[in-house]
Amino acid sequence: MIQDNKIFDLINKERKRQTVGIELIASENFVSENVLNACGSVLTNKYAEGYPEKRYYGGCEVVDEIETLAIERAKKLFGAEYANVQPHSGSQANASVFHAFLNPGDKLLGFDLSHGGHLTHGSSVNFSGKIYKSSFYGVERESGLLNYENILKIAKKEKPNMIIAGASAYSRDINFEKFREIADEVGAFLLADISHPSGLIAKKFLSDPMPHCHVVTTTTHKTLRGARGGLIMIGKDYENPFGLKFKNGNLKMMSKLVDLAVFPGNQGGPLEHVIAAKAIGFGEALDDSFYNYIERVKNNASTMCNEFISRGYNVVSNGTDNHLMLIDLRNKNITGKDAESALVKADITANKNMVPYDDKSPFITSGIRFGTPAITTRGLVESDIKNVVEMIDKVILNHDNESVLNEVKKDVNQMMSDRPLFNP
Ligand code: DSN
Repeated sequence: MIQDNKIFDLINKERKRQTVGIELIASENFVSENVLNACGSVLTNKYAEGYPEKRYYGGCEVVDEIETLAIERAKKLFGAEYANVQPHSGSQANASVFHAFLNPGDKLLGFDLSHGGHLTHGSSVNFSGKIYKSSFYGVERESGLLNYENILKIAKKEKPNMIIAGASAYSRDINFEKFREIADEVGAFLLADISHPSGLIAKKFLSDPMPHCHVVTTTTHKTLRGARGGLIMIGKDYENPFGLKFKNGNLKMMSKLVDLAVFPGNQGGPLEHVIAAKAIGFGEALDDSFYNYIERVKNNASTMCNEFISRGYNVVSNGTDNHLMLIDLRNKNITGKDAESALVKADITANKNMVPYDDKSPFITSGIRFGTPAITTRGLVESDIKNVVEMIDKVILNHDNESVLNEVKKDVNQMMSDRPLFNP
Protein backbone atom coordinates (compact mmCIF):
# COMPACT_ATOMS: atom_id res chain seq x y z
CA MET A 1 0.00 0.00 0.00
CA ILE A 2 1.29 3.46 -0.86
CA GLN A 3 1.63 5.52 2.30
CA ASP A 4 -0.10 8.87 1.99
CA ASN A 5 1.11 10.58 5.10
CA LYS A 6 0.35 13.96 3.63
CA ILE A 7 -3.39 13.37 3.53
CA PHE A 8 -3.54 11.41 6.79
CA ASP A 9 -1.52 14.07 8.57
CA LEU A 10 -4.04 16.61 7.32
CA ILE A 11 -6.96 14.45 8.45
CA ASN A 12 -5.37 14.26 11.91
CA LYS A 13 -4.87 18.01 11.87
CA GLU A 14 -8.57 18.50 11.09
CA ARG A 15 -9.54 16.04 13.84
CA LYS A 16 -7.48 18.13 16.27
CA ARG A 17 -9.10 21.36 15.03
CA GLN A 18 -12.53 19.88 15.60
CA THR A 19 -11.53 18.53 19.02
CA VAL A 20 -10.04 21.66 20.58
CA GLY A 21 -12.52 24.25 19.28
CA ILE A 22 -16.09 25.32 19.90
CA GLU A 23 -18.17 24.50 16.83
CA LEU A 24 -21.07 26.88 16.31
CA ILE A 25 -21.77 26.49 12.59
CA ALA A 26 -25.52 25.84 12.66
CA SER A 27 -25.37 23.26 9.85
CA GLU A 28 -22.59 21.13 11.36
CA ASN A 29 -22.59 18.30 13.85
CA PHE A 30 -20.48 15.38 15.10
CA VAL A 31 -21.59 11.93 13.98
CA SER A 32 -21.26 8.71 15.96
CA GLU A 33 -18.35 6.30 15.44
CA ASN A 34 -20.81 3.90 13.78
CA VAL A 35 -21.81 6.52 11.19
CA LEU A 36 -18.17 7.35 10.59
CA ASN A 37 -17.19 3.69 10.20
CA ALA A 38 -19.97 3.04 7.68
CA CYS A 39 -18.82 6.07 5.65
CA GLY A 40 -15.34 4.56 5.50
CA SER A 41 -16.49 1.00 4.76
CA VAL A 42 -16.07 -1.38 1.77
CA LEU A 43 -19.50 -0.30 0.54
CA THR A 44 -17.66 2.53 -1.22
CA ASN A 45 -16.44 -0.11 -3.70
CA LYS A 46 -19.92 -1.01 -4.96
CA TYR A 47 -21.79 0.31 -7.98
CA ALA A 48 -25.57 0.08 -7.62
CA GLU A 49 -27.23 2.32 -10.19
CA GLY A 50 -30.97 1.88 -9.91
CA TYR A 51 -33.03 1.02 -6.84
CA PRO A 52 -33.35 -2.06 -4.58
CA GLU A 53 -34.40 -5.08 -6.67
CA LYS A 54 -34.09 -2.96 -9.85
CA ARG A 55 -30.35 -2.42 -10.33
CA TYR A 56 -28.20 -2.11 -13.40
CA TYR A 57 -25.37 -4.12 -11.78
CA GLY A 58 -24.94 -7.61 -10.34
CA GLY A 59 -23.94 -8.28 -6.73
CA CYS A 60 -26.36 -5.77 -5.23
CA GLU A 61 -28.12 -8.18 -2.83
CA VAL A 62 -26.41 -6.77 0.24
CA VAL A 63 -26.66 -3.10 -0.67
CA ASP A 64 -30.33 -3.70 -1.54
CA GLU A 65 -30.93 -4.76 2.06
CA ILE A 66 -29.02 -1.74 3.35
CA GLU A 67 -30.84 0.76 1.14
CA THR A 68 -34.23 -0.79 1.97
CA LEU A 69 -33.48 -0.45 5.69
CA ALA A 70 -32.45 3.18 5.19
CA ILE A 71 -35.73 3.88 3.37
CA GLU A 72 -37.87 2.15 6.00
CA ARG A 73 -36.12 3.96 8.87
CA ALA A 74 -36.43 7.37 7.17
CA LYS A 75 -40.16 6.77 6.60
CA LYS A 76 -40.69 5.75 10.22
CA LEU A 77 -38.70 8.69 11.58
CA PHE A 78 -40.69 11.32 9.69
CA GLY A 79 -44.02 9.51 9.23
CA ALA A 80 -43.54 9.52 5.45
CA GLU A 81 -45.15 7.25 2.87
CA TYR A 82 -42.16 7.38 0.52
CA ALA A 83 -38.46 8.12 0.88
CA ASN A 84 -35.55 8.33 -1.55
CA VAL A 85 -32.23 8.11 0.31
CA GLN A 86 -29.93 8.47 -2.72
CA PRO A 87 -29.47 12.27 -3.07
CA HIS A 88 -25.80 13.08 -2.49
CA SER A 89 -26.70 16.36 -0.77
CA GLY A 90 -29.54 18.72 0.03
CA SER A 91 -28.85 20.61 -3.20
CA GLN A 92 -29.10 17.40 -5.21
CA ALA A 93 -32.34 16.54 -3.42
CA ASN A 94 -33.83 19.92 -4.36
CA ALA A 95 -32.50 19.69 -7.92
CA SER A 96 -34.20 16.32 -8.27
CA VAL A 97 -37.55 17.61 -6.98
CA PHE A 98 -37.42 20.51 -9.45
CA HIS A 99 -36.46 18.08 -12.19
CA ALA A 100 -39.41 15.83 -11.28
CA PHE A 101 -42.14 18.45 -11.09
CA LEU A 102 -41.03 21.51 -13.08
CA ASN A 103 -40.03 22.27 -16.64
CA PRO A 104 -37.13 24.61 -17.42
CA GLY A 105 -38.47 28.17 -17.38
CA ASP A 106 -41.18 27.39 -14.79
CA LYS A 107 -41.53 29.75 -11.85
CA LEU A 108 -40.18 29.21 -8.34
CA LEU A 109 -41.06 31.27 -5.27
CA GLY A 110 -38.49 30.88 -2.49
CA PHE A 111 -37.20 32.45 0.71
CA ASP A 112 -34.73 35.20 -0.20
CA LEU A 113 -31.18 34.00 0.48
CA SER A 114 -30.24 37.33 2.07
CA HIS A 115 -33.22 37.02 4.45
CA GLY A 116 -32.34 33.48 5.54
CA GLY A 117 -33.23 31.29 2.56
CA HIS A 118 -30.95 28.93 0.65
CA LEU A 119 -28.96 29.09 -2.57
CA THR A 120 -31.05 26.35 -4.17
CA HIS A 121 -34.30 28.21 -3.54
CA GLY A 122 -33.92 30.30 -6.68
CA SER A 123 -30.73 32.33 -6.16
CA SER A 124 -29.51 33.89 -9.42
CA VAL A 125 -26.00 32.44 -8.94
CA ASN A 126 -27.38 28.90 -8.53
CA PHE A 127 -28.87 26.44 -11.05
CA SER A 128 -32.25 27.03 -9.40
CA GLY A 129 -32.21 30.67 -10.46
CA LYS A 130 -30.75 29.97 -13.90
CA ILE A 131 -32.96 27.10 -15.06
CA TYR A 132 -36.16 28.39 -13.41
CA LYS A 133 -37.58 31.91 -13.08
CA SER A 134 -37.38 32.84 -9.45
CA SER A 135 -39.07 35.34 -7.19
CA PHE A 136 -38.75 35.68 -3.44
CA TYR A 137 -40.50 36.34 -0.19
CA GLY A 138 -38.62 37.65 2.85
CA VAL A 139 -39.06 38.69 6.44
CA GLU A 140 -40.51 41.96 7.68
CA ARG A 141 -38.00 44.72 8.34
CA GLU A 142 -39.20 45.48 11.87
CA SER A 143 -40.04 42.06 13.28
CA GLY A 144 -37.65 39.87 11.27
CA LEU A 145 -40.58 37.45 10.89
CA LEU A 146 -42.32 35.89 7.91
CA ASN A 147 -45.65 37.54 7.15
CA TYR A 148 -47.96 35.00 5.51
CA GLU A 149 -50.34 37.63 4.15
CA ASN A 150 -47.42 39.23 2.32
CA ILE A 151 -46.31 35.85 1.01
CA LEU A 152 -49.82 35.28 -0.34
CA LYS A 153 -49.76 38.69 -2.05
CA ILE A 154 -46.40 37.88 -3.68
CA ALA A 155 -47.64 34.43 -4.71
CA LYS A 156 -50.77 35.93 -6.29
CA LYS A 157 -48.65 38.40 -8.22
CA GLU A 158 -45.91 35.97 -9.30
CA LYS A 159 -48.12 32.90 -9.89
CA PRO A 160 -45.29 30.41 -9.20
CA ASN A 161 -45.44 26.78 -10.29
CA MET A 162 -43.65 25.83 -7.08
CA ILE A 163 -43.33 27.44 -3.66
CA ILE A 164 -40.44 26.45 -1.40
CA ALA A 165 -40.93 26.72 2.36
CA GLY A 166 -37.66 26.41 4.21
CA ALA A 167 -34.57 28.30 5.27
CA SER A 168 -30.97 28.11 6.36
CA ALA A 169 -30.88 31.14 8.68
CA TYR A 170 -34.41 31.67 10.01
CA SER A 171 -34.74 31.02 13.73
CA ARG A 172 -38.53 30.73 13.89
CA ASP A 173 -40.96 27.90 13.33
CA ILE A 174 -42.45 27.77 9.82
CA ASN A 175 -46.20 27.45 9.39
CA PHE A 176 -46.47 24.80 6.68
CA GLU A 177 -50.25 24.71 6.93
CA LYS A 178 -50.37 28.40 5.97
CA PHE A 179 -47.92 27.76 3.13
CA ARG A 180 -50.22 25.02 1.86
CA GLU A 181 -53.20 27.39 1.90
CA ILE A 182 -51.15 29.87 -0.12
CA ALA A 183 -49.99 27.17 -2.54
CA ASP A 184 -53.56 25.93 -3.01
CA GLU A 185 -54.85 29.44 -3.58
CA VAL A 186 -52.42 30.03 -6.46
CA GLY A 187 -52.34 26.42 -7.73
CA ALA A 188 -48.67 25.87 -6.88
CA PHE A 189 -46.76 22.76 -5.87
CA LEU A 190 -45.39 23.03 -2.31
CA LEU A 191 -41.90 21.84 -1.38
CA ALA A 192 -40.68 21.99 2.22
CA ASP A 193 -36.91 22.03 2.57
CA ILE A 194 -36.33 21.15 6.23
CA SER A 195 -32.58 20.62 5.92
CA HIS A 196 -31.81 22.71 8.97
CA PRO A 197 -34.48 21.83 11.53
CA SER A 198 -35.21 18.23 10.44
CA GLY A 199 -33.95 16.78 13.75
CA LEU A 200 -36.31 19.08 15.65
CA ILE A 201 -39.17 18.25 13.28
CA ALA A 202 -38.56 14.48 13.58
CA LYS A 203 -38.92 14.76 17.35
CA LYS A 204 -41.97 17.09 17.10
CA PHE A 205 -40.34 20.22 18.55
CA LEU A 206 -41.46 22.20 15.49
CA SER A 207 -44.39 22.16 13.05
CA ASP A 208 -44.57 19.10 10.85
CA PRO A 209 -44.49 19.72 7.08
CA MET A 210 -45.39 16.12 6.20
CA PRO A 211 -49.20 16.49 6.31
CA HIS A 212 -49.17 19.73 4.33
CA CYS A 213 -46.39 19.72 1.73
CA HIS A 214 -46.37 17.76 -1.51
CA VAL A 215 -42.71 16.86 -1.13
CA VAL A 216 -40.22 17.32 1.73
CA THR A 217 -36.44 17.43 1.34
CA THR A 218 -33.76 17.47 3.99
CA THR A 219 -30.08 16.99 4.51
CA THR A 220 -29.14 14.19 6.87
CA HIS A 221 -26.14 15.74 8.63
CA LYS A 222 -27.30 18.92 10.34
CA THR A 223 -29.64 18.65 13.35
CA LEU A 224 -30.35 15.09 12.20
CA ARG A 225 -26.71 14.24 13.10
CA GLY A 226 -26.21 11.55 10.46
CA ALA A 227 -24.00 11.08 7.42
CA ARG A 228 -23.57 13.99 5.00
CA GLY A 229 -26.23 13.70 2.33
CA GLY A 230 -29.79 14.35 1.18
CA LEU A 231 -33.22 12.76 1.50
CA ILE A 232 -36.54 13.25 -0.34
CA MET A 233 -39.88 12.27 1.20
CA ILE A 234 -43.58 12.32 0.41
CA GLY A 235 -45.99 12.42 3.31
CA LYS A 236 -49.26 11.15 1.95
CA ASP A 237 -51.17 9.96 -1.04
CA TYR A 238 -52.44 13.02 -2.86
CA GLU A 239 -55.43 12.60 -5.12
CA ASN A 240 -54.74 15.67 -7.19
CA PRO A 241 -51.60 17.33 -5.96
CA PHE A 242 -50.70 19.58 -8.83
CA GLY A 243 -53.83 21.36 -9.87
CA LEU A 244 -54.27 21.43 -13.59
CA LYS A 245 -50.83 20.28 -14.57
CA PHE A 246 -50.81 16.78 -13.08
CA LYS A 247 -54.50 16.00 -12.72
CA ASN A 248 -54.02 12.32 -12.02
CA GLY A 249 -51.25 12.60 -9.46
CA ASN A 250 -51.03 10.14 -6.62
CA LEU A 251 -48.33 8.75 -4.37
CA LYS A 252 -47.30 6.03 -6.82
CA MET A 253 -46.96 8.44 -9.70
CA MET A 254 -45.23 11.12 -7.61
CA SER A 255 -42.71 8.70 -6.13
CA LYS A 256 -41.94 7.33 -9.57
CA LEU A 257 -41.28 10.85 -10.82
CA VAL A 258 -38.93 11.51 -7.90
CA ASP A 259 -37.12 8.19 -8.29
CA LEU A 260 -36.57 8.85 -12.00
CA ALA A 261 -35.47 12.43 -11.31
CA VAL A 262 -32.81 11.31 -8.82
CA PHE A 263 -31.61 8.45 -11.02
CA PRO A 264 -31.10 8.60 -13.96
CA GLY A 265 -32.28 12.21 -14.14
CA ASN A 266 -29.88 13.93 -11.82
CA GLN A 267 -27.35 11.46 -10.42
CA GLY A 268 -25.48 8.30 -11.37
CA GLY A 269 -24.49 5.59 -8.90
CA PRO A 270 -25.71 5.97 -5.32
CA LEU A 271 -23.14 6.19 -2.51
CA GLU A 272 -24.06 2.99 -0.68
CA HIS A 273 -21.47 3.59 2.07
CA VAL A 274 -23.20 6.90 2.79
CA ILE A 275 -26.64 5.28 2.52
CA ALA A 276 -25.56 2.72 5.15
CA ALA A 277 -24.35 5.58 7.33
CA LYS A 278 -27.65 7.41 6.75
CA ALA A 279 -29.51 4.26 7.88
CA ILE A 280 -27.43 4.18 11.06
CA GLY A 281 -28.14 7.88 11.66
CA PHE A 282 -31.90 7.35 11.17
CA GLY A 283 -31.73 4.43 13.62
CA GLU A 284 -30.02 6.67 16.18
CA ALA A 285 -32.60 9.41 15.61
CA LEU A 286 -35.43 6.91 16.16
CA ASP A 287 -34.00 6.13 19.60
CA ASP A 288 -35.45 7.96 22.64
CA SER A 289 -32.01 9.37 23.49
CA PHE A 290 -32.24 11.52 20.36
CA TYR A 291 -35.32 13.24 21.79
CA ASN A 292 -33.24 14.25 24.82
CA TYR A 293 -30.45 15.47 22.56
CA ILE A 294 -32.80 17.62 20.47
CA GLU A 295 -34.43 19.04 23.60
CA ARG A 296 -30.95 20.09 24.79
CA VAL A 297 -30.12 21.59 21.37
CA LYS A 298 -33.25 23.73 21.56
CA ASN A 299 -32.73 24.75 25.20
CA ASN A 300 -29.09 25.61 24.54
CA ALA A 301 -30.10 27.76 21.56
CA SER A 302 -32.70 29.58 23.58
CA THR A 303 -30.21 30.19 26.43
CA MET A 304 -27.61 31.42 23.93
CA CYS A 305 -30.11 33.75 22.31
CA ASN A 306 -31.20 35.26 25.64
CA GLU A 307 -27.57 35.75 26.69
CA PHE A 308 -26.81 37.62 23.46
CA ILE A 309 -29.89 39.79 23.84
CA SER A 310 -28.97 40.62 27.45
CA ARG A 311 -25.54 41.75 26.21
CA GLY A 312 -27.12 44.15 23.71
CA TYR A 313 -26.87 42.00 20.60
CA ASN A 314 -29.52 42.39 17.95
CA VAL A 315 -30.90 38.90 17.28
CA VAL A 316 -32.94 38.88 14.06
CA SER A 317 -36.61 38.11 14.95
CA ASN A 318 -35.68 38.69 18.58
CA GLY A 319 -35.47 35.04 19.53
CA THR A 320 -35.29 31.45 18.39
CA ASP A 321 -37.67 28.49 18.19
CA ASN A 322 -35.06 26.15 16.81
CA HIS A 323 -31.32 25.40 16.93
CA LEU A 324 -29.94 28.65 15.49
CA MET A 325 -29.90 32.40 15.61
CA LEU A 326 -28.82 35.16 13.27
CA ILE A 327 -27.21 38.23 14.82
CA ASP A 328 -27.13 41.64 13.17
CA LEU A 329 -23.75 43.07 14.24
CA ARG A 330 -24.27 46.60 12.95
CA ASN A 331 -24.74 48.06 16.45
CA LYS A 332 -21.45 46.41 17.47
CA ASN A 333 -19.49 48.12 14.70
CA ILE A 334 -18.01 44.94 13.28
CA THR A 335 -18.75 43.12 10.02
CA GLY A 336 -19.66 39.43 9.84
CA LYS A 337 -16.38 38.78 8.05
CA ASP A 338 -14.24 40.36 10.78
CA ALA A 339 -16.25 38.70 13.54
CA GLU A 340 -15.86 35.29 11.88
CA SER A 341 -12.11 35.66 11.49
CA ALA A 342 -11.55 36.96 15.05
CA LEU A 343 -13.59 34.04 16.43
CA VAL A 344 -11.57 31.54 14.38
CA LYS A 345 -8.39 32.95 15.97
CA ALA A 346 -9.92 32.04 19.34
CA ASP A 347 -10.84 28.52 18.09
CA ILE A 348 -14.54 29.36 17.88
CA THR A 349 -16.04 28.49 14.49
CA ALA A 350 -19.12 30.22 13.11
CA ASN A 351 -20.06 31.73 9.76
CA LYS A 352 -20.66 35.25 8.58
CA ASN A 353 -24.18 35.61 7.17
CA MET A 354 -26.24 38.23 5.39
CA VAL A 355 -28.97 39.72 7.55
CA PRO A 356 -32.33 40.88 6.16
CA TYR A 357 -32.00 44.26 4.38
CA ASP A 358 -28.20 44.01 4.61
CA ASP A 359 -26.20 46.87 3.15
CA LYS A 360 -23.06 44.76 2.75
CA SER A 361 -22.05 42.10 0.21
CA PRO A 362 -22.24 38.34 0.90
CA PHE A 363 -18.43 38.36 1.22
CA ILE A 364 -18.49 40.91 4.04
CA THR A 365 -22.03 40.75 5.57
CA SER A 366 -23.46 42.49 8.62
CA GLY A 367 -24.32 39.31 10.43
CA ILE A 368 -23.12 36.11 11.98
CA ARG A 369 -25.03 32.86 12.48
CA PHE A 370 -24.68 30.60 15.51
CA GLY A 371 -26.16 27.15 16.11
CA THR A 372 -26.07 24.65 18.96
CA PRO A 373 -26.33 21.16 17.37
CA ALA A 374 -22.57 20.45 17.43
CA ILE A 375 -21.74 21.85 20.87
CA THR A 376 -24.71 20.02 22.33
CA THR A 377 -23.32 16.77 20.93
CA ARG A 378 -20.03 17.65 22.63
CA GLY A 379 -21.98 17.76 25.90
CA LEU A 380 -22.22 21.50 26.56
CA VAL A 381 -25.07 22.40 28.91
CA GLU A 382 -26.80 25.70 29.64
CA SER A 383 -24.19 26.89 32.18
CA ASP A 384 -21.45 26.30 29.56
CA ILE A 385 -23.48 28.23 26.99
CA LYS A 386 -23.38 31.34 29.18
CA ASN A 387 -19.57 31.05 29.25
CA VAL A 388 -19.50 30.56 25.48
CA VAL A 389 -21.47 33.76 24.91
CA GLU A 390 -19.17 35.61 27.31
CA MET A 391 -16.17 34.39 25.29
CA ILE A 392 -17.79 35.41 21.97
CA ASP A 393 -18.62 38.83 23.39
CA LYS A 394 -15.01 39.27 24.52
CA VAL A 395 -13.75 38.35 21.05
CA ILE A 396 -16.15 40.71 19.29
CA LEU A 397 -15.37 43.63 21.59
CA ASN A 398 -11.61 42.99 21.27
CA HIS A 399 -11.45 41.65 17.74
CA ASP A 400 -8.18 43.39 16.89
CA ASN A 401 -6.43 42.62 20.17
CA GLU A 402 -4.37 39.47 19.57
CA SER A 403 -3.53 38.94 23.23
CA VAL A 404 -7.22 38.91 24.26
CA LEU A 405 -7.97 36.50 21.40
CA ASN A 406 -5.18 34.22 22.65
CA GLU A 407 -6.55 34.36 26.19
CA VAL A 408 -10.00 33.36 24.96
CA LYS A 409 -8.49 30.59 22.86
CA LYS A 410 -6.91 29.09 26.00
CA ASP A 411 -10.28 29.18 27.77
CA VAL A 412 -11.96 27.58 24.73
CA ASN A 413 -9.37 24.77 24.57
CA GLN A 414 -9.71 24.20 28.31
CA MET A 415 -13.50 24.00 28.07
CA MET A 416 -13.34 21.44 25.24
CA SER A 417 -10.48 19.35 26.67
CA ASP A 418 -12.69 16.73 28.33
CA ARG A 419 -15.57 16.69 25.82
CA PRO A 420 -15.58 13.62 23.55
CA LEU A 421 -15.83 14.31 19.84
CA PHE A 422 -18.16 11.40 19.11
CA ASN A 423 -21.79 11.43 20.11
CA PRO A 424 -22.58 8.88 22.85
N1 DSN B 1 -26.56 26.68 3.50
C1 DSN B 1 -25.61 25.87 4.17
C2 DSN B 1 -25.71 26.10 5.62
O1 DSN B 1 -26.82 26.31 6.11
O2 DSN B 1 -24.69 26.14 6.27
C3 DSN B 1 -25.84 24.51 3.80
O3 DSN B 1 -26.11 24.39 2.44
